[in-house]
Order: sequence, then C-alpha cells, then structure tokens
Amino acid sequence: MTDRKDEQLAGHRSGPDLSPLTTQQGVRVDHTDDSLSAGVRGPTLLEDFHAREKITHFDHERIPERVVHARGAGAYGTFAPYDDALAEFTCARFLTDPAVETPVFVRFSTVAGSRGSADTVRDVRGFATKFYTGQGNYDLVGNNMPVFFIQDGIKFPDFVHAVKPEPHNEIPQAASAHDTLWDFVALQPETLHMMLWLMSDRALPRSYRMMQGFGVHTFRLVAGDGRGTFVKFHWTPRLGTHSLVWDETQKIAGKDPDFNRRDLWDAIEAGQYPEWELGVQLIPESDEFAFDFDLLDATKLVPEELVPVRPVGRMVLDRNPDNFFAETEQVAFHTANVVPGIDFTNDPLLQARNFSYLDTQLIRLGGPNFAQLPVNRPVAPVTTNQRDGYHQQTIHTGRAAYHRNTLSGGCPVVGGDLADGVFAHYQEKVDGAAVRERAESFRDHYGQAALFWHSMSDVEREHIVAAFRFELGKVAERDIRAGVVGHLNRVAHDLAERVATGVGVPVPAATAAPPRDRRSPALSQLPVRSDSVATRRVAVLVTDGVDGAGLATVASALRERGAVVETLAPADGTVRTAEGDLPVDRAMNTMSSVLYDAVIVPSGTTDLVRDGYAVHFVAEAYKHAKPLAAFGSGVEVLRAAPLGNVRLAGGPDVTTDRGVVTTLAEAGRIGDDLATAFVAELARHRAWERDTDAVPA
Ligand code: HDD
Repeated sequence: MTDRKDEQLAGHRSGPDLSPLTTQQGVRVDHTDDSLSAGVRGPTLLEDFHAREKITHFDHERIPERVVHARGAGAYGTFAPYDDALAEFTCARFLTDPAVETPVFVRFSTVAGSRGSADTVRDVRGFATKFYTGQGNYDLVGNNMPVFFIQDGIKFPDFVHAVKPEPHNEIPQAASAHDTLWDFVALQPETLHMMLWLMSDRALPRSYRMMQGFGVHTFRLVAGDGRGTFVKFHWTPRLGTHSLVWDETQKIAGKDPDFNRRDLWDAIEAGQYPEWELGVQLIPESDEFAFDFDLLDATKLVPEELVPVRPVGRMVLDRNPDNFFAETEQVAFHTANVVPGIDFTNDPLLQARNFSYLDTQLIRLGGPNFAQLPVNRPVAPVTTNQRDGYHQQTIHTGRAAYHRNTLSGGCPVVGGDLADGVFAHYQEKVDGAAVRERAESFRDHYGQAALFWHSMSDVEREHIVAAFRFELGKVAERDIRAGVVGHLNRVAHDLAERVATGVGVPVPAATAAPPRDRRSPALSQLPVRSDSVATRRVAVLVTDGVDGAGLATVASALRERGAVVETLAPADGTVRTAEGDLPVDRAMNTMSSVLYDAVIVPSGTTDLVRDGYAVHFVAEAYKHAKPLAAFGSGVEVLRAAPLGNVRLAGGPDVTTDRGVVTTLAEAGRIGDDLATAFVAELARHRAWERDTDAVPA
C-alpha cells in the first residue's frame, strides 16, 4: 500500500534496470574490469577517468557511524489514532483525527556497539519514530526502557565514554561488563535505577517486535488555546513483551549476529506486520509537584498505578526499506522535531538532547541540508529562507531569501497560531538565577530502583542477580565491585547480598533502604500478558522415517495460529515418510536451538538419539526454558537429553510437565490435544518454573 511518504520516495528510487553501465556523467563505458595502462603490463594512466571516478567514489563511501545507537534496523509504516479523545489536550492532528493515517519510519537500535556489532548484546534498545505528519515531522526518539542513566545531558559524554569500549585498546565491543562503566556507576548513584533495568531481561529483547517503547521524558501536550498537559509516551507491542535469556543471547551473537534485524525484516516480508499501541500518561499541570519524585527527572518513571496509560492509537510497520544506507543509515532523528500541539519541558536531559541531535547530524551527514535526503523529507510543504550549503538539492527561484521583503510579495508569510496549525512555543514563565546545581527534588536515587527490584517476579530477580554477577565479575578492580554493591545495599539488602557473594566482595551490613512493599506490577514482564503464538519460530527435528502425518497435524495447528514452523534434518533436501518425501527447510548444522522459540520431535526419529547435534538441540532448548513437544518414538530423543526429572508421557495421553508436552500415541493417532497443549505452552513463552541449573548446555 502506498501513502504520501511512499509516493514521495518513489521519485527518488533508481531501480535495477536494463540500462548500460555509465559514468556519473552518463557516459557509456566500454570496459570496467581492467585499468587503462601503457602496454598490457605497464603503468596505469591518469587519463583513465572511469577508473579514477570509480575508485574515488568508493574511497568516500563511508560516513561516520552514529556516536551512539550505531547499530540499527528500520522500517516504514503508518500510525492512526483510535478517536479524537486527545483533542481536548493537544492540537496535534495526527494524534486526534482518526481519519488521518500518518506515514512513519521507525529505527530500532542498540546503543553501545559499533555498526557491525551483534544484535543480541546486553544493552538498551533505541526505538525512534519519525511521524511524517501533515503539519511537519514529529520525532519521538525513545528507548525500550522508561528511564535513563543520567539526569542532566551535560553528563552524557561522560556516560558514553564510560560505557563504550575502553580507549586504550577498544575492548570490549558492545558490552557493558568492563571497568570504566562500573567505575562511573559506582560514583554516580543516579545511574542505579537504569542499571537495574539494564541488568534485567528488558536488555535482551526476543525481537524488536516484542519490545515496549517509551518517550522517557515528560513532554507537554498543548491544546489549541495554549493550555499545557504533561505527557509520557508509551508504545505497547501487540505480540507482548518478551526476552531472551543471557546464555542464549551470547550464542545467538555468534550464530546469527543479525538476529533482531533479520527477525524484523522477515516478519515484514512475510506479511506479519508488527504493531504497537501508542498510550499516554496525562498529568495536569496542577499536579506537577504531586509526586515524591520530580517529573523533570528522566531517571524516574510515573508508576502506572498512579497514572494509568490511556490508549491513543495504533502503529503498524508494513514496509522494509529499499536501501539500508539511503534510508536506515541516513535517517536523522531529532528530539526538537516537534509539531504544533507537542512541546518540551525543562527536563535538563531533554534540553541537552534538543541541542545534540541537530549538531550530530551536521557532522554525520556532512552539512546543513540533510533534511532534504529522501528519508528525512517531510510530506508537509517546506518553504524556508535557508539557502546554499553542501549538497543543496533544491533550485530556489526568486531573489528574496529574507524576511521581510517586498520583492517576493512578502512571502513566505510568517504568523498564525496553534489553532491554525502554526507552531507557537508554550508560554511558561521562567525566572531564576544562573546556577550550576542539581535540584533537591532530583536527589533520591534509590527509591525507584527499589520499586523496580521489588516489582520483579522471582525469576526476573534471579536474572538480575546473575547479570550483576556476570558484569561485576568482569570488573578487574575489586574496589569498583564493592562500590557498586554498596549502592545496591541502599536499594535492597537482599540484592546486595546475592550480588556480593557472587563477585567475592564482603556483604555489607544492612542499611536503611526504601520500603520493600511498594510494587508496580506493570514493571514486570511476567506473567506474560499476550496469549498469541503468532510469528513464534518452531523447529521440528526430522530424519528419514519421520511420522509425516503426525507432523502435518501439529504443524498445521501451529501455522493456523500464525507460528512459523521449520523442519530441520541432519542434511538438507528431503526426508522419507510413509506418505512420501518431505522437503527439509534447513540442514540442522546451519541452525541452532537458540534461533527458535520451541522444538518438536515427531515420531519416527529415533535415529536422532545417536546424533549429538539433535540431542544438544533439545537439551539447549530445555535449558533456555523453551517449550518442547515430542510424540511417539520421538520421545526417545527427549529421553536421551539430560532433562532432569521432567515427567514424560507413559502412554497415549498427553502429558505436560514444565513446558514439555509428550504423548506416546503413534502415527495416525496424533490429534488436536497435543497441538492444543503445545500452543498453550508456546503462548506462555518460557517455562520459568523449570530448574535448569544442572542441565549442561
Ligand atoms: Fe540519544 C541517538 C535515544 C539521551 C545524543 N538517542 C539516539 C537514538 C535513540 C536515542 C533511539 C538513535 C536514533 C536513530 O535511530 O537514529 N537518547 C535517547 C534517549 C535518551 C537519550 C531515549 C534519554 C532519554 N542522547 C541522549 C542525550 C544526548 C543524546 C542526553 C546528548 C546530550 N543520541 C544522541 C546523539 C545521537 C543519539 C549523539 C547519536 C546519533 C544521532 O543522535 O542521530 O545526538
């Protein structure tokens, strides 16, 4: 489907066609494999303009990668509000007119790694949305976590220098487990709340399609009459919020470093368009001081129990870019790209961002005309008095590029108000002495960190402790480890104790910490709130003799519900079944259990018991708490794997134990009951109740 943005982009596309090869000047080329030389073994001649142009362009192909968020993937789509309910708060038409479908481009990213780093590292994920609205571009440049590491943007260079690879040897790549980051954390307790999020499962998203997004800052909605309302933006994925486990992410980083990119790309190509609901938390200006934290402090969230999230509209991503560099690399987001009806607050992190994003694009994209790049162009008409500069694409006609003028009849005109769709800054009275000082209301660094910790389920807490143990365990300086543990002790003593014993530093004495009984259930990813299995990837291990009919029953039940089912055999090609040859989707050695959400072993596969790769596949999936199913003699393969004391079927009845669904029913007797039980386990995502400590995988 095309929209206004797509129509605009069409004019910039240059597709593969049957035209002959030319130079940049359009001159046809007779030869491009050998340079022009003086004699066949002689020196290359300067006269060879084609070779020089070809090599020169190549030499200049790279641009600086983003200083943060260098690694990313993007897609186009649309956004539409459900109704006009926000109209009393904002005059932004794209949020209030359900008849308006706004084209969007979204770029997801990791933060610390370079452009070529792996997708599944422990990191925050960027979630940046460019709305091409009829009133100009609006950029919501958020993350998949609702808070940030620091309170004031002046500390951003310090923080990024600490988290990026260390300067002397550029190690480690895309990893926070090193001394400089934790040195910074030990000395900056304002980072603590975010560090708990970073150590949580949120830092290991299963898919970009299964992450929440947050605008992070408190922004302001502005009504046509100039009234302001504080607002926090939330994106909620239709498929639920799901994560990988740490061991799995590290293995994926080797098996498929493009895991999250590929997942987004493949889902869109397959027509399984990712969707998010936009929600807002609205806070009247009269409640600015109603909370025990400051709304301007980006290290704090507004608990949903205090201010519920109101659903506003739906975003669907339905088109992959045509060219990664032209679109995903050159897209330029900027927090100050706002439209009438949306405005800023005095959050000192946001204020710094409003400077930084424009500044960074000037060096990254090489000059002041990057808004003319196809992906960045608004669909709203653009008329400025800005002229010239590198890479100017527009031929401005006329003589008067200044305001006020008579020569162009006074055009372009200036004026109007919010009600006319003209941006006018929110009028806030500001009065104060110039000071370098953090507000007293920004001082508490432990309260919301504790709220997060106490709101987690047991398994999420286990993962957080394991993450701290891993990260601090990689820190060489023991004093830094102890410093961090000291801060954790002020969040919750049990957290500090569990981390300290793992990283070999003394357990500090219990000290005053925030209340343990404050909880915010919305912060936990568990229990799983979506019962969909759509787009879940299921591996079916097959070999010659597999029960094709049984497999077909289970596979079609899964496909009907939108799951992706792939058959994996020891070799590519086909396998023999009683009903004839069955095509194999992948050779097992090219894949791994970590690239799937669940595994099925059908009947007739007992040969796989002697295939270490297949047995490991099952054991590893079990270790990562993934649903498993086996039927008939396929159960033998499960028996060959070290699955602890999990109960397997002793007869034809379907047995389900900790996410393992089995039946000994043989060929032709596989019914819906197996599929139904397995789908229920798959919808749960993982069987966290499993004790997998003893499973060697
Ligand atoms: Fe930032 C990129 C998100 C604080 C300076 N940031 C960038 C991107 C995202 C965020 C998603 C990638 C955009 C893309 O895909 O092109 N940044 C955030 C969030 C923050 C935040 C949610 C806190 C709430 N950022 C932040 C601060 C500063 C920056 C405080 C500087 C003072 N961020 C940048 C940047 C980047 C950037 C240097 C690098 C590339 C770019 O902008 O276009 O300007």
